[in-house]
Amino acid sequence: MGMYLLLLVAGVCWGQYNPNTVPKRTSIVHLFEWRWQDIAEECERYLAPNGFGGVQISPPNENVIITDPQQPWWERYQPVSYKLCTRSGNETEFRDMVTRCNNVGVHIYVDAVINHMCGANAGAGDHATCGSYFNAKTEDFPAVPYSVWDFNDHKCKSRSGNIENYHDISQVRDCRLVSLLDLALDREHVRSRVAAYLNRLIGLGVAGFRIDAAKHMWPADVKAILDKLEDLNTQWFPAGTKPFIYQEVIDLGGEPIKGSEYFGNGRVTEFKYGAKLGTVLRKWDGEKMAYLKNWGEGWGFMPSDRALVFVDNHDNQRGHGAGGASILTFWDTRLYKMAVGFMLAHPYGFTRVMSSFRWPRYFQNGKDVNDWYGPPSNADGSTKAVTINADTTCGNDWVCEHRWRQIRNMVIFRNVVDGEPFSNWWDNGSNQVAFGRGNKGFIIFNNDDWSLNVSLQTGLPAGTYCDIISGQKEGDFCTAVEVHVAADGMANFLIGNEDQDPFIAIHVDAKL
Ligand code: AAO
Repeated sequence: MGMYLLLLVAGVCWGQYNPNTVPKRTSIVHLFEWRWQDIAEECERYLAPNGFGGVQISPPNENVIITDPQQPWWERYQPVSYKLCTRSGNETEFRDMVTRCNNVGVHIYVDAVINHMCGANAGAGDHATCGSYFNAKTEDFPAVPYSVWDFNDHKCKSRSGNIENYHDISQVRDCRLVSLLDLALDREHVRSRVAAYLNRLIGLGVAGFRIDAAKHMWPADVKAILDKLEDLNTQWFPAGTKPFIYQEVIDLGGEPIKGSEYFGNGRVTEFKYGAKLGTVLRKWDGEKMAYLKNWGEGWGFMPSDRALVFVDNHDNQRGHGAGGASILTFWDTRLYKMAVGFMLAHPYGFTRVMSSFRWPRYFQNGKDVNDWYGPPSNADGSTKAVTINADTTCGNDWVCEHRWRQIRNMVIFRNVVDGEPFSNWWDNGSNQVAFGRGNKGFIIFNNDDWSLNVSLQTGLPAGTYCDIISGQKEGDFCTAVEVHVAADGMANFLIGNEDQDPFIAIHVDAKL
């Protein structure tokens, strides 16, 4: 308590770096485009029992309805107001989701689209998910209200009014991102409208925010808004808890705007993470897993306690945003499980698992022309329910990566080893590597084109462990591979390079 008091007294509002998950829950899952009622059910039936710390939800505020193309997923990144109704549900369903998830210790993190309103070409009318009238041409959003004075047009110096050059810092922050009407976040009226929106969500029980397009806002303007935020709802959080903040800033190097500019506000998305891990696992550019020995800050990433990390996100899994061709997604199933497994085993950063929907990819000249497809939907445009099959996978074209045994079990692995040091690194100089997490867990990969057969120091207590990748511990048995750790901590590992999942992970809660 002393340290906490000290920090409080020092006025160091450190809280916004803390994910606010309940103890020993160390990851969140992005349930992209899920309906609120499905999220509430998933919290109770799956996420809580399997130790997920929270859910990043799609933007819950009213957005424009786009008909060409037919309701793309990205229409939700074009706000019309801060009313809580979207394809995912209405305010009642939103409240129910937050309450039910919080009641089982799974917290809600809102994707906050506060840099802009809808596209300049979105027209005028009430084609919005709450039916609010707006006029993009005259920049009139009476449901907030915003008027022409609340936008940056006069500040932008580019010819088109859009961002034309990412090397011009003022353009990036004061011009329109892909023609999205750019809010003047230096104006008190705009700051107060945004803060009122976020505070309403805090009042309903949310635990934090993903700040969309943070790169396009001046760090001081973001801070001015965050300074207006209330502490979290004491029905579920200790008094004085600050909302968890993670800011979307795409910084792969090469541009003047750096993620570190935003550290004063909260954590920042580390896009180098997924781009590099994909390159290593694909063995491109001469990369190999042996080089992962100094993964994290050693690779030029931001400090671990400022990083929000992920293998892929909703943008770069479909060629939007950044990360390029190296990004691994659910389409690259075998390597994807290895990448997510590595991320969840390694201590670097706060981890977010992606959970996607399937869409009919169709490549023309190397680009997926169907990248705009919205979530699985019914004939009336409503989003389909997430159905659960007998084998616990999802139906209706929901991919549910978070329910894949290998990924779910690694979320649990991360919880079990939380706080334990990175230890006992081994590699074969190529693509066979292993490391432990103190005396709580151990993982080993074979990404070479030949088999692995090696005895290593695991750091674990003696005993028989169930490999939680090929199977898991059920009652007094292992459903698949067993690993025998001797009294001196040594164990032998055998991994064929053709194995369905060429990696093994064990931890003390999977010990017979
Ligand atoms: C849609 C249409 C547009 C239309 C607009 C308005 O696609 O044609 O003009 O509506 O009518 C999403 C979609 C957009 C969509 C938008 C609104 O992705 O296609 O526009 O909703 O409906 C930048 C931002 C970053 C942003 C990313 C997509 O910095 O914040 O673009 N991500 C967030 C959300 C995203 C959403 C928005 C923001 C808007 O996650 O879902 O857009 O709310 C460089 C820059 C990056 C920049 C990228 C892409 O990246 O550095 O900052 O991201 O370009 O423009 C290498 C480099 C890397 C570079 C990358 C790509 O990797 O290292 O720096 O190449 O060039």
